[in-house]
Amino acid sequence: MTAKLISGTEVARQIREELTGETARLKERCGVVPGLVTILVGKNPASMSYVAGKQKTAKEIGFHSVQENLPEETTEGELLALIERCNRDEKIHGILVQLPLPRQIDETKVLYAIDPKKDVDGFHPVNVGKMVIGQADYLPCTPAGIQQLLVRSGVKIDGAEVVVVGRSNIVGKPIANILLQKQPGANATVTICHTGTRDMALHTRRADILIVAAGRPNAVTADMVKPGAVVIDVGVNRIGTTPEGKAKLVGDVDFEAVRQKASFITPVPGGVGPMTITMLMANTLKAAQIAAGVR
Ligand code: L34
Repeated sequence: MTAKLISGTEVARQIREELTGETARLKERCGVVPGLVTILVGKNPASMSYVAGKQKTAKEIGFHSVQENLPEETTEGELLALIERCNRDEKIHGILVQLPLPRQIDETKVLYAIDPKKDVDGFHPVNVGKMVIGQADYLPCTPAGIQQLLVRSGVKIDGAEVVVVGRSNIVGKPIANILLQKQPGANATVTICHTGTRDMALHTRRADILIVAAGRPNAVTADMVKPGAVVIDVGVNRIGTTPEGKAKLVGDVDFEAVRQKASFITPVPGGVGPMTITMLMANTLKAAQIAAGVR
């Protein structure tokens, strides 16, 4: 069997169309334009590309969007002061501080500083806690995007065996939490594998839905996948260079081999990445709707 491709690009386009309509309606009815600020510290090329994607998409949907570029040597105090200004700015409904941050800045302090009502990344401990108890306002963007990809591709999540490879705070832990909730688009049996897992393949071979966020090329090979499984590849690894001097993007899954065994698989690029950006827009619109009292 050759797996069907789940196109994140296509699902993201659909959702963005919906968001564009809702944004226009919010403006018409309430005079409110959703405002998003993206804060980038330093010049990490991958981060610059992701933030540029977020800015471009925000503008296309009709948001008020502001890009703040701070130098690599920015102090923690300077970043916290900017966040404070954004917390008070009524035109701004969503604040995103792109991770990772330079070493001199304590990430935890920064995430605590963002007003939970404007935390469209869903990383503030208040929002993490709400997600765990099934009361989330803002789900973290990458996991929310994975859930949408599954739901909109017609994958049955209810009762499925889901195995997550990776336990990061931005993907592994939240996607596991989201899919185990007793809610539509969830209610799965969830296992999380990580670097301490003794026999990874033992777990991954049981998965109906395998979500791979290991951060390493070929972390999942074909022998680790059950025939007919749905495979979601969250990895974005830049390896080698093409003749034009550009980095080649690969995921965490041995794509060509696994695609012969799976029923559905997401590509890299064009899989989860575009969904991450789109769910940030969905969260920002929701923040603006809540602020306007229409949600
Ligand atoms: N605060 N930091 C914060 N929030 C986030 O949600 C992120 N993340 C991760 C890194 N740091 C963050 C992102 O935005 C990863 N991430 C992200 C966003 C977009 C894409 C990948 C990761 C993306 O658009 N990927 C494209 C390829 C883009 C390219 O060529 O580099 C894709 O098709 O996969």
